[in-house]
Amino acid sequence: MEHHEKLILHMDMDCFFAAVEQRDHPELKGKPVIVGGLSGRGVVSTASYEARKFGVHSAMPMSTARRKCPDGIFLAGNYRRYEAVSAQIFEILSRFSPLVEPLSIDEGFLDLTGMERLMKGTPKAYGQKLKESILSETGLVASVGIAPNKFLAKLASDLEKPDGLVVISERDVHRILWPLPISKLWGVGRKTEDRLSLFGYRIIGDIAKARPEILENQVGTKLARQLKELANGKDNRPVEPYREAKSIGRETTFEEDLMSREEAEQCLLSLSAQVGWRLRRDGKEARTVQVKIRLSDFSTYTRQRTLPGTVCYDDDIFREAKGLFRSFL
Ligand code: TTP
Ligand code: MG
Repeated sequence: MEHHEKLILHMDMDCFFAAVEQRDHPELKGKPVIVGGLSGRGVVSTASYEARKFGVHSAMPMSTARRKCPDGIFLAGNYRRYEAVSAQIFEILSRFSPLVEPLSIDEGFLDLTGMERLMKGTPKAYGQKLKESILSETGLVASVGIAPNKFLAKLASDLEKPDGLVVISERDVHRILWPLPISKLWGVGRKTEDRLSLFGYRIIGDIAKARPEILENQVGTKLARQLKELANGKDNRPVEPYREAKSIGRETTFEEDLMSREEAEQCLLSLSAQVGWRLRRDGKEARTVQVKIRLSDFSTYTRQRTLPGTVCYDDDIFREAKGLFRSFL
C-alpha cells in the first residue's frame, strides 16, 4: 500500500443564517441583516457582512447590535429552515468524499486523502468545484480550506472569508501560521490566551520557537505538547464521519417560549416517555442521559450524566432528565 500524505478539506458557510435570509428574501441583499433573539435578553446569532462593518457579531447582546447598527434589519430567524438547508449542504459534501465529519450546522471536514486520481486536477480545483456545486444548488456561498490536517484546513477556510478558497501546504506553514495570533491555535480560548500572553507569547511563532521545557513549566506538559505540535502545523486528529446513532433522542421546538418550570418539566416527561418507548421496543438500555436546551436566540446547552447502571423505563429516564434540567436553572 502506498503511503499517503493526508489531505483534509474544511468547509464553512459564509454568515450562514443571514445568507439564507438574504437568499430567500432578495430585497435583503446588500443590506445589514441581523439574525438572533429579538427579546430583551436576546443575542445575535449572526450578522450579514454589511452589518459586520458596523461592528455587529455573533453572541453580542441584541441591544448593543441595535445601537451599533440602527438601520439594520433584525430577524428572529427560522432554525428549522436552516437545518433543512444544512442537510442539503451535507448531502453535497457527501458526494465529494466518503468521509465527512459534520462540525456544526454550517461546517464540516472532508477527508480527501488518496483521492488524487479521482479529483482529476489539483486539490484547489476540487475545492472550487465543491464551492460551485454548493452555490449552484443552494444559492449560498461557502469558504473552503485545504491542508494536510484538520487544524490547518480550518484555519485556511477562515483566511479569506467570505468566498474564500485557500490551500495550505506543508511548506507554507511558517509563512502563514507563525505571524497569526495565538488565539488561532485549537484549544486556546480566552483564558489560555491571557495566561500565555502573561508569559510574553503573542503570535504562533512565539510558541513554535519556545524551548519545550520552558513552555511545559509554564502551562503544564499536556497543553505545552499540544500547542507545540499545532504551532508547527502538526495535528493528527482523524476525520471522524458521522456514524449510525448510538443514542435515541426526542426533541421538540415551541412556538412560544416556555414560561414556567412546570411546563418545561411536563414536556420533559413526555419526551422521556417517548425515548423509553423506543428503547424498550428495540430491546435496548441506555447508560447515559442527556438533556439539550435551545433558547430563543438558538444558543444551545447540553448536560449529560453517565449512570452507574442502565435505564429504559420512563420514570427512571425522567428522574435523570429532570435532575439535569434543574442543574441549568
Ligand atoms: P459560524 O460559521 O460561526 O458563523 P457564520 O456562518 O454566521 O459566519 P462566518 O461567515 O464567519 O462563518 O456559525 C454558523 C451559524 O451558527 C451562524 O450563521 C449562526 C449560528 N451561530 C449562533 O447561533 N450563535 C453563535 O454564537 C455563532 C458563532 C453561530
Ligand atoms: Mg459559517
